[in-house]
Amino acid sequence: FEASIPAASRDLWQQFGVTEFQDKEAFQKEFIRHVETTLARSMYNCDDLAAYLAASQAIRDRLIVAWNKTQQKHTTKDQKRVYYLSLEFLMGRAMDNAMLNAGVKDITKTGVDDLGFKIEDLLEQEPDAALGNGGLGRLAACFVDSIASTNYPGWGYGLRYQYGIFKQRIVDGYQVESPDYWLAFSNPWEIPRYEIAIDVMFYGYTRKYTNDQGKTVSIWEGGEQVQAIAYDVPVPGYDTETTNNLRLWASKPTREFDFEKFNSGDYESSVRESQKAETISAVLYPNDNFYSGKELRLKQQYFWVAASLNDIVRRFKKTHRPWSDFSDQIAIQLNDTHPTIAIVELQRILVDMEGLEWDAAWEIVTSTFGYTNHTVLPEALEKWPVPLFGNLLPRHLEIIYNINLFFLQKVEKMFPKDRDMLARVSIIEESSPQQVRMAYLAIIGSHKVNGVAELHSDLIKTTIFKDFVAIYGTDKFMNVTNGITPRRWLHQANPKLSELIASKVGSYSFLKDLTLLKKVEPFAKDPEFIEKWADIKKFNKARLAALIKKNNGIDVSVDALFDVQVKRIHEYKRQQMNIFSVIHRYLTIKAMSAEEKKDVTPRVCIFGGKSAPGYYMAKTIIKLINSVSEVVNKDADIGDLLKVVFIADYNVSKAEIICPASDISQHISTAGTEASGTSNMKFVLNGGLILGTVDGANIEITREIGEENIFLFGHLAESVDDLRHQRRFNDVPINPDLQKVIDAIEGGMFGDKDIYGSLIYSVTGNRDYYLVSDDFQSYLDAQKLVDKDFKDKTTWVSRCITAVANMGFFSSDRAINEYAESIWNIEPVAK
Ligand code: TH1
Repeated sequence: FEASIPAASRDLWQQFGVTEFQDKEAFQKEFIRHVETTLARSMYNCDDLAAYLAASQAIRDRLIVAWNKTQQKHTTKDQKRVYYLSLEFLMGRAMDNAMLNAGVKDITKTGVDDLGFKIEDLLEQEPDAALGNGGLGRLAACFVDSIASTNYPGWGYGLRYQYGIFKQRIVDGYQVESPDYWLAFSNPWEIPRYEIAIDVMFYGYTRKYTNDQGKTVSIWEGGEQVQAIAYDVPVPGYDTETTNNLRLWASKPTREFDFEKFNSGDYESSVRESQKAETISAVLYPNDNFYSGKELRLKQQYFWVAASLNDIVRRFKKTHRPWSDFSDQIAIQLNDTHPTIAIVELQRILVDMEGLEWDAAWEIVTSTFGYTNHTVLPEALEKWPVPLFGNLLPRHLEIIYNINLFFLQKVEKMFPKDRDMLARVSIIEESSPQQVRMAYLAIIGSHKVNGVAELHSDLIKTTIFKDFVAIYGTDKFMNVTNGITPRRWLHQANPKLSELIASKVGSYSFLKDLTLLKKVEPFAKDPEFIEKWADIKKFNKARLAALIKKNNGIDVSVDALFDVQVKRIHEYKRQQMNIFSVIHRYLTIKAMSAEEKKDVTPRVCIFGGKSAPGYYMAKTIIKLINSVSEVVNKDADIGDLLKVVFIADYNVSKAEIICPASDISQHISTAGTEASGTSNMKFVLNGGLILGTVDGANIEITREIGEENIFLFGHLAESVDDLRHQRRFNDVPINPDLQKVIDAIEGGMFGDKDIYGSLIYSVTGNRDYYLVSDDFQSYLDAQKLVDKDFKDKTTWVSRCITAVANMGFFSSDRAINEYAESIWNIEPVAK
């Protein structure tokens, strides 16, 4: 290896090699060194921000040492690796997690304490790395944590957006977005690798020519070029040496600017090209579960995929193995269809650049990729218009046509009598303009396709991908139920509960093997344990109450039932149904006598979540929640019996405070629409119960924790089509309780009724696509049961304990082991 140090000098290197700090004093020395040199400050001008930066530099150095060791080991062991391609990594803050996973939490805490700082204040300084929209991005973050913690050799590949998901403020009840410039104070958790710069091409044309072997081949020429620069984020595993890599790409211009124009004095247009290049990785698209066919989005996808594959192939070529070994060494997982173009790019590299035969290349491609589907919502399925696609990626379009041709030939042989089959399964949809169906391409180019919870995995086989099951058989389609990392979502978010559990398990081993939670089950009937558990819940509720006081200026009582729905705002997630039921509760309490009010279970209804900036209906729902909050919270007839709170700018850091503080959390999507959901797991793991529909992972949670410990309601997925049809074509009356709510809104109780016209229309007038009216009665009934059950505090807590004890299955470590065994075929790296 050319850049290696000659043998004679290596002793010296080893003698002076950097070692990790092992005790408080060593940490403090590093901390002060970073304050005084890295930051050029002193004890006379070191504020919390500087102290956070210095502490994180010290911890980062430690991670880099571990990172180096791990990468060296993985290179020498030369085992098969997995690459997780995701356009979103919703990491949140890094510092607390880095301290925990590296096992230096205590020494850094006491270390900064001696030096005049509080660790909690320093942690607060870190901006969230919010490079994702919601569940899909957070899943990717949990997965890289688990891949490292279970010692698998695996990297994440993503985009280094300069702007993460927008920040949300509420002004006059409306969502207002502002940019999230999270890199403003530099990012200590990334290592820029300016030497890893990969050229990526767009546009241009293809040209056919005859090569040396007399074969006619097509190559891609011309067009625009930009450079991808690697930024590495170390991902430390918990209680292990393994520190994996998350490589994020940033776009840079290939040339600084056009010298000709510069010399002729046209300065402005000389830098224009460079600015254009930088926009590729500038901003995260803020749509969750929604596809909008913007050219820049396709550019982002190809830019990231091309850079990642170039990197992967370059690393493989260094081993000098034959191409036929490729998929024995490399597994690539596609997080939804966003990276699907990777299938085509690898085929292009193998055929056009490396000269492999089509069939041999295709065999390598299909045995390398796995595709995870995360949604069945039609508006989320990616379909690129052929003209746009062919203009940006002309050679890729040709390859897609070839893939499609060979695929359709095979299908035609299998189903010679089914005339519609070919049109149904073709990668190209014959609409005008034609569209490239990315999900179909992903299925055809992968050896395994999985859904993210049992119901969802069954649904994709019987609905959107039905024909492909007929073609490939059922073995290609499987389920891997999502999971969450217990390090962040139990231990970091809820240290007191983690400690209480550890006192019964005997150690913190459950953070590595979550099934050990089962050991607390016997204590569900232990009065002393129940009391401690209840105290911790109260403490966590007080923490959330303080956040609400600070952000909203609203006083809430910790004795009230905390009812939480925090997630992206979407009609299918039915926040509208929740706020309608809050209005119903308000009307009901208002009509009560003083005597009747004594029976009411006081409730705090807490909402949070962002709407996509262009999603009018979701924005209207936010406005309604805030308007109801205004009216209810200041109504003297109501007092503490009902409070309504909208927490602005819901993000990972806020989730860490909110999840441990719920008594009830709501996961109430129309059956069959939420593929899995993962916050449902977070809330139960933190000792809250669920009010939910028979949808996504709620079903498996019920199976694990027992149906007596969850409040389920609503129609089942199998009835949804029929109910929609009934509403559409027959006169189905609207639920009378819902009608009362609508009357109140239309009577102006929550301000200008005109604001809510389209929202009301969406649940009435022969529409109600998400079955709000159909589910409303059973929803109210379930709410009633919650009110009643919450009065018996001991039984309630006992149910929470039993639920937590049975949540072991929902660790993302389990999910990763399933991927590793049944899709990636990779092994953990031994010590
Ligand atoms: C979410 C699903 O809605 C959710 O049910 C699931 O738990 C989560 O993925 C993780 O599997 C999705 N997020 C997105 C985001 C985009 C496109 C599709 C989906 S599905 C941009």
